[in-house]
Amino acid sequence: MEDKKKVIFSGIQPSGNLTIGNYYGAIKNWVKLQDEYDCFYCVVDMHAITVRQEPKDLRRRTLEVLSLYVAAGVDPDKNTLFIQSHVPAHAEIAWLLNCYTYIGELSRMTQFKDKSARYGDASVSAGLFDYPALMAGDILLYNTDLVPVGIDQKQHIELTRDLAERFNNIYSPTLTIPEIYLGETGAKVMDLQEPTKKMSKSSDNPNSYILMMDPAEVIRKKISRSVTDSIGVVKYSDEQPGIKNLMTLLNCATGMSFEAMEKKYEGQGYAQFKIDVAEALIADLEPIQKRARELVEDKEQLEAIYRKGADKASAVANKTVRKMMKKIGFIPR
Ligand code: ATP
Ligand code: LTN
Repeated sequence: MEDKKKVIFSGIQPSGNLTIGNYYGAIKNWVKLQDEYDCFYCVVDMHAITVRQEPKDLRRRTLEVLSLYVAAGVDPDKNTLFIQSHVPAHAEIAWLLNCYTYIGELSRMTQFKDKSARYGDASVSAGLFDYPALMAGDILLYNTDLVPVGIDQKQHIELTRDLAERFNNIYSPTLTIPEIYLGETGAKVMDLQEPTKKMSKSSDNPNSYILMMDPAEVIRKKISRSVTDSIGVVKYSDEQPGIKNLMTLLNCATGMSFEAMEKKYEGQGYAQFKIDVAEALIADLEPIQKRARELVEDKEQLEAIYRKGADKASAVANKTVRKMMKKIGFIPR
């Protein structure tokens, strides 16, 4: 029997500097998956332009995100690493899927509701509204089985499944129905200032997030200023969202269990605990930061990585688009 590896697809938007939410919620899990699965990891620049981007920032960030993937341990020889706009099939499938997606479905997406409220109606583009169809296309192009993302993306994955099933029912089985893949911990890293909200790279308050590239001093300061509570006990509980989040971070950085933390910091308040969280994050991030700084300067190596990735990705993606077009009734060229 042929032992075909299952396919994984995921991506991050180059719409800001990556946070430790992106790292622990997404990239760190990708590294664990690369031996067992056939993985496609994309820098989704076409998603980023759903809100206005400064061209030179978009260019810089796209290469930074790719560098961080590699620096964090996502091996370009084992995985297909590429930039979304280099594979035109993404735009093609997005149009096709558009025509099978209902306005009612898109209107129910909580990410759209949140973002459109934030940007105000006048600057809400059709692209922002339609973004889930593009995301569904990203996933469906590669016959993806599993999509490792943070829990905030669950609704988009469900829509992807609905669209794939709809297409298959109208025509005949064509698209693979994907499933969400959630890592054990770190599925959701919370905002350091408002720990009931998800940490986000597009937040206006820099104290609310830690960037993957933040220097040690900045990490220490942000953790020491993070919002906790007046209970004074290190305990993993929904009543203490700030402490719960810091415990999650310590667990992500060191693997230490919540039970062990509760024991270790018993009767000590929060000061030492916060110091330890900051130092653990620094130790986890420093080697990645060093490699990322080197790689982002090495334009040739980066170019070799994203070109090879785009070639590999296009071969698979074009096949899916052709298959869909044929079933829809387009004349093959
Ligand atoms: P934005 O705030 O600009 O909407 P984002 O920080 O949510 O962006 P995305 O590019 O939308 O980042 O997400 C990339 C990946 O990182 C997704 O898999 C998402 O689930 C994950 N992710 C983002 N923020 C967090 C977080 N706070 N905790 C866990 N995972 C996260
Ligand atoms: N919408 C995603 C980014 C993204 C994505 C994807 C993730 C775009 N296309 C395909 C997984 C698979 C987000 O995290 N905001």
